[in-house]
Amino acid sequence: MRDINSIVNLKQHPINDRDYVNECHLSIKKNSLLILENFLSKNSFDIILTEAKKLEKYAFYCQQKHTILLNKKIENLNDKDPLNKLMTSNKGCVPHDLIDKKSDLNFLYNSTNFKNFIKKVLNLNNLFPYVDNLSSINLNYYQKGQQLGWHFDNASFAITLMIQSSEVGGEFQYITEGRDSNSKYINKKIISDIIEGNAKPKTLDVNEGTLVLFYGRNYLHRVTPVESESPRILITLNYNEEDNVSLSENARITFFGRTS
Ligand SMILES: O=C(O)CCC(=O)C(=O)O
Ligand SMILES: [Fe+2]
Repeated sequence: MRDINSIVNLKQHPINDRDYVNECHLSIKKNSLLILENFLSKNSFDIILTEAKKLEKYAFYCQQKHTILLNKKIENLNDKDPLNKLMTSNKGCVPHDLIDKKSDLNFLYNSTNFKNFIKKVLNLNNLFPYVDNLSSINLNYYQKGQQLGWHFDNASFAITLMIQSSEVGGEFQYITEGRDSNSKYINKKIISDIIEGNAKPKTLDVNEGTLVLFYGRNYLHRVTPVESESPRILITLNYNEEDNVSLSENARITFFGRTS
């Protein structure tokens, strides 16, 4: 029987410890991002990597053109408007229903300890899984040449686990200015400078086994094209602040190739 002790590297990340949780909370407030290296135990990391490699052949690959707000191009809006510029994203995805019910990933995702940690760090009242059977945990595969174009997420926060980083390319780049979706603030100049390559974004070098938390709805971010032969494998742990939420059927068709 697995338990949180065997999955999370509790020595380095005592997620049940009040002081540690507070430290993480202050850290994300200060740096806008929380990076927890070696989050998984060595044993659990190895098991999840093996599982991810085994599932790779079931990945559904999609190619999309989208704006930075993940919309389609608006025909009567100026082409030069940064909100109307098309980005390319292509990657493979294994949805939740293909992940073994007894896997460490499901254990971690459903664990009260882990959810309480996330809630306290991000100051959230509740965390719920998606009610559809595909969207809660996703294994993402970026093969050579594949990338995620500049975008803001629809979800307010993102939780990612790096399982296999790419040696060349496949870098996570971001800025923390440019948008505050709560106050409907958007700074087109800052955004335009980044997507046109006239300003330099921050780059995060994410090692394998690292858990990253960030506010993807307000941070413009992308994954640069992977240049190495082996894929970049990244797991997203997707929660909602409200109960009974499904990912839209359109989005499920796009990312998973099916709705259930
Ligand atoms: O692959 C990553 O590091 C980020 C993934 C991401 O931005 C997304 O899935 O929306
Ligand atoms: Fe994103």
